[in-house]
Amino acid sequence: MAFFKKLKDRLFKSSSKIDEGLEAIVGEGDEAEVSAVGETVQDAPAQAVETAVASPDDAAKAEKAALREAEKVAAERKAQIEAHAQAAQLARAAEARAIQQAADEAARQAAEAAALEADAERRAEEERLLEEARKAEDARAKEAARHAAQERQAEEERLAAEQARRDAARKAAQDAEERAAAPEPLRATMTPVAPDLMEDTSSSTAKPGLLGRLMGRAAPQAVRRRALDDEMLEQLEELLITADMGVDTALRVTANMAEGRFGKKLSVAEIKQLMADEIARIMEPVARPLPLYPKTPQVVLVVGVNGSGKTTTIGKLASQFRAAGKKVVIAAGDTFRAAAVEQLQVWGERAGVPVLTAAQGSDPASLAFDAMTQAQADGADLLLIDTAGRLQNRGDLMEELAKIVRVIRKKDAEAPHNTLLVLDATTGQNALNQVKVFQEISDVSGLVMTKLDGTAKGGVLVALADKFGLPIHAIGVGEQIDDLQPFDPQEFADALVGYER
Ligand SMILES: Nc1nc2c(ncn2[C@@H]2O[C@H](COP(=O)(O)OP(=O)(O)OP(=O)(O)O)[C@@H](O)[C@H]2O)c(=O)[nH]1
Ligand SMILES: [Mg+2]
Repeated sequence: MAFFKKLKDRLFKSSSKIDEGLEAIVGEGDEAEVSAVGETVQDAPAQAVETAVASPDDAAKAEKAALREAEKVAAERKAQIEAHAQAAQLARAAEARAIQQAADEAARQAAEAAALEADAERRAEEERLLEEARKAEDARAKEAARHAAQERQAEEERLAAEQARRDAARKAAQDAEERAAAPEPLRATMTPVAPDLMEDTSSSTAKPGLLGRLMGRAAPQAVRRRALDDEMLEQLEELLITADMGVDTALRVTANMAEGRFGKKLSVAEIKQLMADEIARIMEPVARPLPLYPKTPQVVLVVGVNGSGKTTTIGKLASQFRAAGKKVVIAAGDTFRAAAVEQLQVWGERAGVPVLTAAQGSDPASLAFDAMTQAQADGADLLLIDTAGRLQNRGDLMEELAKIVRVIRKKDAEAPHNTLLVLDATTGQNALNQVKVFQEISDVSGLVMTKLDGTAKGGVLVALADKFGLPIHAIGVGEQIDDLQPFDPQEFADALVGYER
C-alpha cells in the first residue's frame, strides 16, 4: 500500500515535472515488485504446513496444490500490480497531456487575444489614417474652393478694372477730341488732389455785410485752414490712392508731408504745395532724357504691351530727333499686323524719316538685322526698332525680343543701347506689373509714359519711380507728332495735384 501512496504523492506533487516523476515512479516500481513477490511467497508455505498435518501424501499433494495456489496467487498479484502500475502510468500520461493541452490552450487563447488586440490596433490605426486622409481631403477641397473663389474675384476685379480702363480711355478720347481744336496743357487735364478739404475747416468764412448782401456782392474769401491730424492724413492718402499712386507710395508721400507739421493748420494751397514738392522729390532722380551716345547708329528697341503707344512714340521721337538734326532710321519690327506697318509708314512720312518694312509675318529679327545694315551704311545716328506687343504668349515674345537682340549684336555687340518700355498711363496700377514682366523678358533701360493727357491715373508714375527707379525719358500727352514732352518732375507733380505756382 505504501507504494500507491508514494506514487500518488509523487504524481500530484510533481505533475509539472513529468520526466522526473516518471523516473521516480519507475525506480520505486522495481522495489515494490520485489517486496510484493516476497510477501506472497511468505504467505503460501504457512497454508501448506497447515494442510500437511492431515496425511503425508495428502499433505504432500496439498502442499503442492498449496504451492501452486500460492504461485498462482502471486502471479495474479503481480499481474494486478503491473496493471495498476500501467493504469497509474496511463493516468499520469493522460493528466500530463491534459495539463499540456490546457497550457497549449491557454497559450493559443493568449496568442489569439494578442492577435485580436493587434488586429484591433491595426484597424484603429487604419481608421485614424482614413480619418486623417478624409480631413486632408476636406482641407484640400476647402482650399481649392477658396482658391477658385479668389480667382473668380480676381477675374471679376480684373474685368471691372478693364471696364474702368476702357471707360477712361473712351472718356480720354472724347476729351482729346474736344481739346483737339485748342489743346489744353497737361496740368488742366489732371484730377486736382484734395478737393474736399474745403469742407472741414477750422476758420469760419466771414459773411457778406448787409449792404453787400443787398447789393448781391460776396464778401472777400477768407483762407480756410485745417489742422493736420491722423484723419486728414488718411483722407490725403486715399486721395493719392485714387490717383493710382499705390498704397506704399501714397503712405510715403503723406508721411513725409506730415513730418514736423502735425497739428499745424494748413490751407488747401499749402497742402497742394507740400504734396507737389514731395512728389517732385521722388520723381527728380528718374527724370532723365533719352541719353545720346557718340557711337552710331544708336539702337533704340521699343517694347510694351499692345496699344500702349509704341508706334506713336517712335513717330514722335523720330520727328524730334530729326528736328534736332539727327539722322534717323525706323524698323517696322511689328511684322505681325499689316496695319502696324502702314501706321509706321504714315509716321515716317510725317517725321521725314525712312521706315524699313518687311512682309507681313516675316521674321522681325531678320528685318532688324537688315535695318542695322542699312543704318550703318547710311551713317544714321539712330535706329528705332518697333516691336509687337503680344503678351498673350509671353514665351514667344521673349524669344522674339531675344532673337532681335542676338542678331543686331552681330553688327554691334553693345546694341541695343536703349530698351524703351512704353506704358499707357490709363492702365493705372497695371503699369507696375508690366514693368515687372518686361524687365523679365528684356533689358529695360528706361520708360515712356503715354496718354497722360487723358487720365486721372497719372499717380502711377510716382509709384513707378518709387518702386523701380527706372529713368523716365518722356511723357506722351496727345496723339499729335509734337505731343511728346521731356519729363519735368515739378511740372508733373504740380499738374498731378492741381497746384498753380
Ligand atoms: N491721348 C493719347 N493717345 C495716345 C498717346 N500715345 C498713343 N496714343 C494712342 O494710343 C493708340 C495706340 O497707340 P499705338 O502707337 O498704335 O500703340 P502700339 O503700342 O504701337 O500698339 P500695337 O502696335 O498694337 O502694339 C493710338 O490710337 C494712339 O493714337 C498719347 O500720349 N496720348
Ligand atoms: Mg504698334
